[in-house]
Amino acid sequence: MLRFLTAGESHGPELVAIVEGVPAGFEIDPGQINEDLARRQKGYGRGGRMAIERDQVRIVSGLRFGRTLGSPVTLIVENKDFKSWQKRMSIDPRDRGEAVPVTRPRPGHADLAGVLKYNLEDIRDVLERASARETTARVAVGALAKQILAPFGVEVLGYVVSIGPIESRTPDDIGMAELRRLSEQSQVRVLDGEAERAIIAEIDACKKTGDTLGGVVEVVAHGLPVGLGSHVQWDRKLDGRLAGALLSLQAAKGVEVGVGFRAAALRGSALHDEIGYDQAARRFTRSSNNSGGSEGGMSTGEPLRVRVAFKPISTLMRPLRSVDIRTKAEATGAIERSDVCAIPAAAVIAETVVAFELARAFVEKFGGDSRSEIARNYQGYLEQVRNF
Ligand code: EPS
Repeated sequence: MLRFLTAGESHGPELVAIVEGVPAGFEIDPGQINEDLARRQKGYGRGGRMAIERDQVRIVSGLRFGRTLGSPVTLIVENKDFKSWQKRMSIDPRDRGEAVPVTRPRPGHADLAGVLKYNLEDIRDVLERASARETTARVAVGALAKQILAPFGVEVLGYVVSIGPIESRTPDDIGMAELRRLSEQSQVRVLDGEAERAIIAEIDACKKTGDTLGGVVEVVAHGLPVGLGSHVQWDRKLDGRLAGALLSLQAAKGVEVGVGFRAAALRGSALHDEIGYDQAARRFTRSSNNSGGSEGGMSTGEPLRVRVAFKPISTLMRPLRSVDIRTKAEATGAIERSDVCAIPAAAVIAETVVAFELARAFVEKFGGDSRSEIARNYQGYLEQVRNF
């Protein structure tokens, strides 16, 4: 089974991920992981930290001569900013006096629930790990997962559909290459230039007033076979697993699959994707893809389409009312260096999180210890479906 854990604090020395269950024989290019790490760092509205970091992966296990061995793959990304935090983030008890404790929890952040739950006196002990800096490790893992999916023709891409109140138009019939081209050239990862200009103005306005912005991102995956995930058990359903993984992202508040919440208002006759059969191609077809490529907890073979809504970042430069956890006196939330808007980065993060869940379902379905074994199982299955 493909699984991973991450470790590391936002201003600690490194972020680490251990990925277990990667079959042997996959060619892994660290350059492609670095590309996704760089994509995560971009986007109009990021704060000062991104000028300091230059996220690069160091792979210290599981790979030999460019290929996976079947053993755990360890991915490490250095926090360059640690240089300025060595004393304040030290593991040595003698350095305790070097740090001024953070005592004013930010509404919306993990700060208050975290100190109460873990019985901590310094909010930094919570915020360091709650920080979305952790997604650096998840992007590295997902970028590795993309290299497990790519040989089987599966492509995954995330882009932004709205930031704050501004919605960007997403053309219906747009291929993967064009989606990629348009979103990559946009400073906020949208497909529509007019919306981009309005979003940039909105980010500038929020920066001026010390405010922050959320948004919605969409992830599409092309090239999936029918039947990833399963209807037979709750924790094997692909849509449930995708939703769980996406909601585990910092600031994520909602997930939609396909038409999503809008489906609730439609009649069944208007929503469901009618079935046809293409004799020449020997495959079942659909008149539409409102399901978002997922029925009964399984992939349908149509493009997968999921959306995630993120709330605005909870660190406000013009902070909200709060209470000092030491004195219980009225206060305002602490100010930490942060971003005005991280939604363009969230699109890359959601993309890589989806890629991991798909790779997990793929390895589960076509299971094997090596790439060649998976390829045999995969080809055999495609033939079974074609001859059905
Ligand atoms: C970061 C994400 C955000 C940034 C962080 C780097 O983290 P958080 O969820 O804590 O707001 O603000 O930068 C800093 C913590 C900093 O000191 O500038 C990321 O994605 O790398």
